[in-house]
Amino acid sequence: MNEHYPFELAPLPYPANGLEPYIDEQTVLLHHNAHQGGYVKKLNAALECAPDPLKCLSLEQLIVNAPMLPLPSRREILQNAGGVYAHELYFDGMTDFRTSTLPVGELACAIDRCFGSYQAMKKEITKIALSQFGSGWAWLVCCSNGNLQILSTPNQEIPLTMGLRPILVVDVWEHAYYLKYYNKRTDYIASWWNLVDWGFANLNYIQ
Ligand code: MN3
Repeated sequence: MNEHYPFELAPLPYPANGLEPYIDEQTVLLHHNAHQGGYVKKLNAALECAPDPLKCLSLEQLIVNAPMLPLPSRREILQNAGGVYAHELYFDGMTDFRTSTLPVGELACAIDRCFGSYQAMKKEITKIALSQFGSGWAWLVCCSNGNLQILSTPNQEIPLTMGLRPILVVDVWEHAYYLKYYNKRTDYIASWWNLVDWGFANLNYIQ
């Protein structure tokens, strides 16, 4: 996969039906191909007419540097690079090979230290995910001192621009759940917890 322009749609790390029964195959296919794929296309289109140095930047570098770009390049690049980045983390953060439904490794220790317990963290992310008004994301992020924090962002805003390192994310745009759960975001979030790849999240934290 290209680290810079032209970006490619990252393949799913599992078959499209691998998240059943929690997230249905049709939702995964649409979400990955049409939504994530759409951001990849629009990001490449925005970069095609952007200054050459931008074409060498990675997704993360684009997100961190885009706030300094002139409009409308800035909006186009930031929104679409954000869309690609968040969806890659979201899909990679779930697994069809469910060995542990609890955090593991150093991340497990950090969760206990920062939130008191896994249950307390789970409750907080669920609350933040449910209270995000309209489209957006609920994140578990790491601050520069190694402490964890929970926050939500609207649309395709990425905590990297606030100096925070994303560890795990749940998509709360309606397209992530509407086909199966209709308007019941609560049920979708409850299901998502069964899919979290804690090994992947721990690797993110250690890095
Ligand atoms: Mn989405």
